[in-house]
Amino acid sequence: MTDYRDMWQDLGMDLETHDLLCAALPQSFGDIYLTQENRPEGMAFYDFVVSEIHGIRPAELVKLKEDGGKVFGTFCVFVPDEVVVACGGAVTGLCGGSQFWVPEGEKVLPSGMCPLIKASLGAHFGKTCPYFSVSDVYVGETTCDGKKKAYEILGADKQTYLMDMPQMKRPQDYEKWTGGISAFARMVQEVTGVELTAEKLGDAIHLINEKRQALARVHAARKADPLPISGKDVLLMTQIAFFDDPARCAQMANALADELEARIERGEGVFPKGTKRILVTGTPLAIPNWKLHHIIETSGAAVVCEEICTGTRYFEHLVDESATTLEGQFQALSDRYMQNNCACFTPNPGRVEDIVRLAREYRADGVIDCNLKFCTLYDVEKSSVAAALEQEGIPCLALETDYADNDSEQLRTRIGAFIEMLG
Ligand code: BJ8
Repeated sequence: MTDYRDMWQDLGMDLETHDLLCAALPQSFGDIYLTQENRPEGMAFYDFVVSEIHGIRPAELVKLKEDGGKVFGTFCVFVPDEVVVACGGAVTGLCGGSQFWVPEGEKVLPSGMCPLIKASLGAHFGKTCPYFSVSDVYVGETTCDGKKKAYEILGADKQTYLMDMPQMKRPQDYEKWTGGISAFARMVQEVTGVELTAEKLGDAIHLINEKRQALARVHAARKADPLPISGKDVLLMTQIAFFDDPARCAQMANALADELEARIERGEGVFPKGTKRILVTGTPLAIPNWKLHHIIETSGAAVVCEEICTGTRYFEHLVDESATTLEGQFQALSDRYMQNNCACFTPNPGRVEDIVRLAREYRADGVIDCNLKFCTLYDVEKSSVAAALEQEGIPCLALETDYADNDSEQLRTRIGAFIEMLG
């Protein structure tokens, strides 16, 4: 790996602690990813990104800043990247997915909180993640209570802009989110010093739509049997999409999709035909949280779809490109983003409908509904998910976990028994 120490130092990072993080990742990535057989050649790009995960993209973002651009760090798929891209900025996803950051997060947050929030704040306050350090502004959103309160703590240390998310889906809520996007656009223009025009926003909407379509092609390839790619590999591609350059993301995903489609034509797969197919739903799986997929795919089944924010919710539904005014474009963005069925909405029948629809589309034999500990929103929805799947005759296993590895064997036992039960 190239030496990025000077850059990390300039970003104000804690190099000693960061070395410990960098030392652990190659081993776990090697064990989980590089042990797979017959992986698509297109995954070499994503392996390379992981090998340079705290170097190559942060260096691009540093360069963007030197050239006058701004970096916006985000924690939720409701934040419209299009607006930032249109103003010459870059968006980088910041959700923490590693146990490494949790103890640092617990210094400023109660321990009885979701690990995603604790890891995110731990990465910021521990100064061990260049994506946090390089961000000019954090963009929070009023989704769950834990995140809402955590942004107050983050905001005391770095400029943090809060988007006021609707909690329902009535016509006035769509209108509210249109207004929220418009206010966000004002802030982005102030921070970047770039005036937003309908032409620039139109181009950015088109670019992000292209990225969504490319990601969708890769995911769609998983409808085939045998599967041309593992669930683990698709999860990795999707996680990397949150911080990569959008044009390159689309290009690499399209190249991977070409390869997968050719594999499907040849009937070539990474698991034997007839391998049990699992749809995963629940809380997001932020990089490098690969635990669940790894256990499933080393227990005789394969993950064929993720109804989560690091899955279908990230790329389903395109923004209508026909609007020619900023007002019309904000409305179109609102219409698209409000189709996301996060458990923060009440009532939220759309999520259950999505799970059933996707289970059919991807021909899932069973669903694993896995939530992070202390996430009340998704925990409460477990019963409605289970009831709907029971009605459809789709077996479902509900699990709860965190980022630590100490429950891996217990999870393996339960997941193994579930897969066996699928026949
Ligand atoms: S749109 S899922 S990215 S809010 S897991 S932090 S909800 S306590 S992440 Fe999310 Fe946006 Fe919704 Fe998606 Fe809170 Fe639950 Fe933790 Fe969560």
